Amino acid sequence: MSCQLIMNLLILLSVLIFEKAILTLATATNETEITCQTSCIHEYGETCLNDQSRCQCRDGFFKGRKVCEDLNECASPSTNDCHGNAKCINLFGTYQCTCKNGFQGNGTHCEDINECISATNETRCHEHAQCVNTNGSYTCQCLDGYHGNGTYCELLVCKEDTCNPFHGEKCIIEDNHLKCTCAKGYFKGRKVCEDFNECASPLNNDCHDNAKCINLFGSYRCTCENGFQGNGTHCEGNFFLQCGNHVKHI
Ligand SMILES: [Ca+2]
Ligand SMILES: [Ca+2]
Repeated sequence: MSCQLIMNLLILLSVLIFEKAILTLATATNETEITCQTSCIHEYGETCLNDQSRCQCRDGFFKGRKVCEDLNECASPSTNDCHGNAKCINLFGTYQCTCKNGFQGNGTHCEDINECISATNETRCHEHAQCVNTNGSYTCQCLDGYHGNGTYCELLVCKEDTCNPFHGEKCIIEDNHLKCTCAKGYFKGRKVCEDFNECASPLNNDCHDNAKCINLFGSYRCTCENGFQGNGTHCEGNFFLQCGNHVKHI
């Protein structure tokens, strides 16, 4: 064989060896791809690395003892972006943020719902109540002159059975509430209202000097002394009667 032929054969052999090497490498890469993609268990939170070399846990999972396990993102505020007024709900491989009752938003941002300007407010508070918006809620407060829980308000009216007049009580409206207090002529005793004796001191009655003060339950009465006439707060002497008595005594 000529030298030229031998050279040609060597070149051909080199080309064949190179192509075989390329083919072997390509086959190996394909096998790696197939191996990685098929061996990673997506349901267990695994995913194939970008370089196709091996499986790793994807976001939302962490490497457990054998397989990837769900990460509870709700266990710590550092692993979720839920708003302070949102509930974090752990899910398999992920989590969900839901605004708490009384707030609205996408979960990562929640703002108070102003229930007092929403369309359904009319049904929430009574017609005689005022709606007061609060952070995450609202309250209904009965208007002045009404009492109740806000969802129902009734006119404040002192009724006969509200207080016990036989114990000297009278009903008043104070701070938008019905209240029993001691009526005039009574004072607050240890338990109930007790009669005040206006006759014990002339400072506490307006009986005339010539009148007799008679204490009554819750009141008092002035009666002109014998020999005097009047309404008790003013008594005038009866000249003839006085004279007659004088004569009689003599
Ligand atoms: Ca989770
Ligand atoms: Ca609110």
